Amino acid sequence: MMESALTARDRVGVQDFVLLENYTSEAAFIENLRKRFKENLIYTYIGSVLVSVNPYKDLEIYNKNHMERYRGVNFYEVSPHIYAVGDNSYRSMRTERKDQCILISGESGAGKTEASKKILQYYAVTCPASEQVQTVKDRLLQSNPVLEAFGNAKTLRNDNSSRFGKYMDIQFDFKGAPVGGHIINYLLEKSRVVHQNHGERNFHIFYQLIEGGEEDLLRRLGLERNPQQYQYLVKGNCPKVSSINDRSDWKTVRKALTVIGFNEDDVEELLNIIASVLHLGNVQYGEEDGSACITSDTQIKYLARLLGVNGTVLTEALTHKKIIAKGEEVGPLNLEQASSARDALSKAVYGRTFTWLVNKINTSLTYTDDSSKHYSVIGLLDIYGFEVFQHNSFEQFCINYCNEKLQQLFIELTLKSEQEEYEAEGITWEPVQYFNNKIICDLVEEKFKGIISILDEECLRPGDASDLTFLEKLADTVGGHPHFVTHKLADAKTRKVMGREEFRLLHYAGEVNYNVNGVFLRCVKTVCVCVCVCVCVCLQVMCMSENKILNQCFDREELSDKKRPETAAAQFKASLAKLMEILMSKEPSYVRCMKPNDSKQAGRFDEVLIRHQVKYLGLMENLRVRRAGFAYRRRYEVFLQRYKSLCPDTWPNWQGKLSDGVATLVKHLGYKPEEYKLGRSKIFIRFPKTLFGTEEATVIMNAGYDSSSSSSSSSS
Ligand code: AOV
Ligand code: MG
Repeated sequence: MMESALTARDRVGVQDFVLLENYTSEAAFIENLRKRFKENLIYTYIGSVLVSVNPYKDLEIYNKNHMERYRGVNFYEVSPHIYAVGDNSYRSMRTERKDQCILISGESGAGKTEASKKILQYYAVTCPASEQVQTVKDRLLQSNPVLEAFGNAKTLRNDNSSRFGKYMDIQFDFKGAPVGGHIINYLLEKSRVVHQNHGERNFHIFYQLIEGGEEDLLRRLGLERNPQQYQYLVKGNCPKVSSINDRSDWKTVRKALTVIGFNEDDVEELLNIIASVLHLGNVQYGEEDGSACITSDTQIKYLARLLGVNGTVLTEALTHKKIIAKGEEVGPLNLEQASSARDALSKAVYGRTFTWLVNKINTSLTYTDDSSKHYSVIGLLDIYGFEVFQHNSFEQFCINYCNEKLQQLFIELTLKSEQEEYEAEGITWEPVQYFNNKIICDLVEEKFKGIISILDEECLRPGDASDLTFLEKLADTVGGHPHFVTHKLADAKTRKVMGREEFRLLHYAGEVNYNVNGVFLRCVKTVCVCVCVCVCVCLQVMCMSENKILNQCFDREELSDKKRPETAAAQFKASLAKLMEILMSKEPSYVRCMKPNDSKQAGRFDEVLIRHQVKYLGLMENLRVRRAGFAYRRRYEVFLQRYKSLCPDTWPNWQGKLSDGVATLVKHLGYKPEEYKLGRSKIFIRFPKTLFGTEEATVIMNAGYDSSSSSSSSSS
């Protein structure tokens, strides 16, 4: 029996929140999400923004048939899907010749990385291809397992958590074929190399190598097939994860490295480094007369062979420091200093190898066709989600700051600019209130008085600067800020849940206490001004390594203290500013990912958790602006040029005032006066459905497609 329209709607909700009758009610919003989630409809629009709820199970909605269904078809004509977002960006890039970007946000485990992979797969399958393009497609796709192996890890929130930020440009030629790519990586969580919280793991690659590596490979690397043997892998007490098959992942990664263009030598050198990090972690220290000494030379022997360094020099480096005050003199380290030097070296080696890996992938994705340097770009941003742990340090501070910046961009591009545009165009408008998180971004990044500036100053200040002096300075400078709390200035209730070495930021997504104890300053100091000058000695040894990768990663120049070094915090801030510039230069699409529960379970919809995300992602404000606003807008000349053929009065050319021509055209298309507005230079259409629903318009919308790339341009 056919279900009536009303009951179907009751059951599955509306596919665009804009159609929600009670659109100002948060409860109605959540109820709509819940209904759809129960029916496995994980995608819903707010206008052109896609809201996605992680199903935590495989759905049959990502096969080739589905891809075909979305290809070349307008957004409003098919059910919401990540492919529709991908296709829409692709079509805009082709027809309007404007670079695009797809910004995927949401907290850890919400499905950002999966979403970005699905978009990439969509392009790989649906875009036109030649033999050369096929190689590029393969490389683009295969870069994922490699980067995930080295940059992802199991955390409490996500078994495959991205521990680095990633922005990837996919470059398309004039035929719309993907011809190249470029990846920018952001701040890898290096501390994970040497320490993992309980229930978490180190980066996947270590377990993949140990579980999947062939017998003779492990023998050559001096590794045992047991992760519990390695100090760097036992801290989280979690060597095996039920959702992860390290052995088969190893095979995937090995194959992917070959597809990307790694030769046997590259792979050998890369694995030598990975094994060396494990050996470094097992270097044990003893104490002799208050000085550290290495108790067994087994690891040193492996390290010397695998890294191509002199074992005696390395031993010396791992137990001694340069005493700067006395020139180049060398002095012994105590036990604690020696183990922190060893860990700092492991982090530096792993972190730089990761950057090398990204560069190497970029080389293999470089667009080589010299005959035409012109290409269009779709950028995909998949960056770590907002994080709150029991213990939050410098890395969480950066991750959450990054999320503030992205939220700020979202506000700028959707809420603020949208409303400003109506004003500028003279369209009557009832402003929608929203929380602008600029105040928090400023607190973190403002020149001279922002947290990063203060941190910078403390890090680079010679003398007695320490974690605590930093905290004091923070209290003095930003103590009165409404989004900042220190233990000293907190009320009695807050004090109970805050340590003395902590400060709290009231982020747009929630409160986070950051611990400055020890690690904070150490993390931000770049290696050459590091408190452990000993690391310098270790780095000098790395510069002498015969390993070709390390040779490219460590450069003698940086060890000479000539220029004022930049702290990691300042570097991160600058790289984010650059990212914002890249994103602002493109036309954005948004995917807002949500997590239905904290237990990674299918079918569980935790309303409290969802409500929190709806709130901080600003979805209600987004809906209000969208609902009150106009989904489609174009400058008069662009609109007229594109659609003039649909009306005899405007075809082939309109002679009068542009706005009159546009008015004639939309009237002819059957629009009622309340469905559109004419601004100073643009036409605004509330719901563009009717316009794009006409077959001619759809054909015109797809006019940028060449026939080989879009077999379905008129299938709607
Ligand atoms: P994240 O990227 O947002 O978190 P992921 O994309 O890694 O989150 O998703 C976490 C897990 O949820 C995946 O490993 C899948 O098991 C599952 N999942 C996500 N999206 C889907 C989907 N569309 N269909 C089926 N399962 C899905 V983080 O990188 O931690 O911020 O740092
Ligand atoms: Mg991720």
